[in-house]
Amino acid sequence: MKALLIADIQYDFLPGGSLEVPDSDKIIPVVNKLQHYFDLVVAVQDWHPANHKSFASNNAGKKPYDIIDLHGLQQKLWPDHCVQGTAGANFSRELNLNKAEVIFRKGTDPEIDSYSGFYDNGHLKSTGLADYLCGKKVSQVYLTGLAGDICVYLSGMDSLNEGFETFIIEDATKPLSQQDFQREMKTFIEKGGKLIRSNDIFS
Ligand code: VGL
Ligand code: ZN
Repeated sequence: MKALLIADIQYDFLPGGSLEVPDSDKIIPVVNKLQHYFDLVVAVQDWHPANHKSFASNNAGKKPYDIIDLHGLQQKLWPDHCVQGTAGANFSRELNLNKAEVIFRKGTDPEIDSYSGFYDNGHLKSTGLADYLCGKKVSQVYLTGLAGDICVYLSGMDSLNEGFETFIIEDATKPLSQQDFQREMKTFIEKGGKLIRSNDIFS
């Protein structure tokens, strides 16, 4: 069984959002088309309480993109984004989610950030995604969405660790930093991950 994961296609990560990923809207038609080729579609949603410690605004004297120590982990600080119940946390209305069976939410604990759809950044708690996929007899995981160098990359690494054959669909993701993404994709491939294009699925 193959699963398509759609990460964080939410207004705050789209053009005009508080943490916009350049050109991120370009992937939406690709992600919509890809879903026809999968039996299982799962969405991931960044879903922070307003007092989340990854927000610069919740750390006195700090600015976005400063690095702090948060309970022993390095934490990059962000502009407020994907706050529970706000418009910026909503999925794009252009994104078709009719096929998504479930939505896994992450980043809900104010004391720890969560980039991967599988675990928080300290690998302390699971979102339940790996168990869910196992229960559905998934053996291959295909990753799409935002941001390519953060959520998609780290979900890919966790997916490999969990033993899934793991694919990142290059033209169905966009990174915040192209440079970071290129370096990370080398690491992902070295670990056994596969970088493909949507045409590999369509053809
Ligand atoms: C993400 C930055 C902040 C992501 C989440 O999921 O890619 N990036 N929060
Ligand atoms: Zn976040």
